[in-house]
Amino acid sequence: MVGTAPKSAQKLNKFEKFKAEKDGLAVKADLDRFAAMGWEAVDETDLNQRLKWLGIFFRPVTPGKFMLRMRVPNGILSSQKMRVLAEVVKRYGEDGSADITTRQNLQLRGIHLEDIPDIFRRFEAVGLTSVQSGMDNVRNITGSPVAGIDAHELIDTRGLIRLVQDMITGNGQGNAAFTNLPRKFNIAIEGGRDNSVHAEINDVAFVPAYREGQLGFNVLVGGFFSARRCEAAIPLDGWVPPDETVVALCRAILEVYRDHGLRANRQKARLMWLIDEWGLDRFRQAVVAALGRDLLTAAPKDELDWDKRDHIGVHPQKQQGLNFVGLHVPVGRLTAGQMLDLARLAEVYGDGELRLTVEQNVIIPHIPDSRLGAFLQEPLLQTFSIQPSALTRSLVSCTGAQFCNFALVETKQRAIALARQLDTQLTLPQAVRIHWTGCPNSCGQPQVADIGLMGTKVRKEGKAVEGVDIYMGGKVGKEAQLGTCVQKGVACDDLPKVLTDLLIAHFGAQPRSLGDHNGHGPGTVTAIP
Ligand code: SRM
Ligand code: SF4
Repeated sequence: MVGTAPKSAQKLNKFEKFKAEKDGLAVKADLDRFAAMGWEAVDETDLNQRLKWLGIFFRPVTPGKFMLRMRVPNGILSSQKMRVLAEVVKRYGEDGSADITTRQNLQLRGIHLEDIPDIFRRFEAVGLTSVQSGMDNVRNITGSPVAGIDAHELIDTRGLIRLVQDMITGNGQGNAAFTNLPRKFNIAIEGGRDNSVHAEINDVAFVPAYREGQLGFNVLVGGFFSARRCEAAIPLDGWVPPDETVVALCRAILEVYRDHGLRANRQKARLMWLIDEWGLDRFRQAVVAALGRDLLTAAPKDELDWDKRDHIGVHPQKQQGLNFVGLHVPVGRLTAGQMLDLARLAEVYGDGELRLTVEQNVIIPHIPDSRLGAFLQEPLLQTFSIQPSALTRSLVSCTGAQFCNFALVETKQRAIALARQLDTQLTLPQAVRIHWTGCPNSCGQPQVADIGLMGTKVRKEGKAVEGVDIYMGGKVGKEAQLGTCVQKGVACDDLPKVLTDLLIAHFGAQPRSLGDHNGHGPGTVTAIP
């Protein structure tokens, strides 16, 4: 099935109907026309839905100022690409900004539809693409942000992730074979020991495992979050060598999902619902048939045996004399100036490469020992600290009400303000991972956090106010586990007190006495744009 209605005789939901009428990718041919006529005149479904197939998101909260979601495979990009992205953002002055996302990706803001043809030409010139990054497509493919530079890594995933992206997107030009999936689809390929990508929350994840002495990947399937249901991925009972077989298996799983995934109820369309309906054995058999060759059974255990690292600070690379430095970017928000500065730092001190993490931070790799001293004096490190305080350090936040119409609360500003406030009031023996998400869609992954905060509306003193449901127990790295909701309906105004109590009771926090400080600064305290 290529860009057409699915084979089965299921009753189709309204999304399936508009996809069957016109494939999302077809708007590629309409872009010049859309740019010329202005967004107000664009057909409603093209505007609100199909443009997302090209990564172009109409934002009802800021009509006319679009969001552009890129693809950054394995979270790695060059300073040249970062500069092109920064120049795009810069055009839009105060409206322009970028966010590092929870899939180690970038989203640009403030974009005008009439500029898109020019922007896409600039992207193409440097090998950037935003194709198939939204709606019923395979999202940015994640991998360890220290792939190829981590002394303890098992498999360098950079090339594989690029191959899988190229297969799915037709080398960035768009591939109609995979633009009509029943729903979104997440792939992660982990080559390190610390499960830096949250393998368990992906529809397909590859995790390192030795089988009869040979290093390859065990395969997990069906992990996802949605407002209706959240599930950790389960073993497919499959093992693949770290070669082209990974690409072939991704293709086979996608074909099975595309041709047999459930399309009647959009709330029950993610891969796990098909696995539930069929049972794992039948699903595996269908994947093997699509693969057209044997799939070896899984290795008895995987090699995810480390706690998760956050990569902040200075770390020696496996290449002697070189270092990677993780900079803390508060809730992932970047200005054009900061993007240009990051590109400059990567060129002046490293080899021009930048890396993004699923914690919404940046890594600059390949900095020689001899250049570290000068690098650490750079003014940008006052804002993007390498020693953030305990709560600011591990903060993650989804977009929230500033730009997202699903949001029930404002997230990013509130997350930063609260973490900084609590950091000044409490000392903590270790960083505590607080994740904010503005609604039950869980883009900010509250279920993987030590403390997850999910936006909701609460009644307080007779009024509807912004509030959160609180999640706890998320465990990341080895033996990852999803957290669960422990408290419902806490008004945001009450959070300083409620979180202080939780931090004291569960994370060893102590109230600070006057003049007490933890030796680290939160970085220059500036509001995010
Ligand atoms: Fe998400 C929809 C933002 C990661 C689950 N997500 C949205 C939309 C597109 C809704 C919309 O149209 O406004 C949000 C765009 C807001 C904006 O303007 O930025 C949005 N999601 C994000 C990002 C930017 C959050 C962030 O601040 O980092 C992340 C972009 C990742 C990327 O680069 O592609 C993002 N979203 C996630 C994740 C986390 C992950 O992948 O690890 C999840 C949960 C994992 C999963 O999908 O299984 C996630 N987003 C959703 C869902 C629920 C999916 C479902 O099956 O029901 C929706 C709603 C939907 O698809 O209908 C959604
Ligand atoms: Fe928007 Fe909800 Fe996703 Fe946050 S969790 S970005 S509010 S859809």
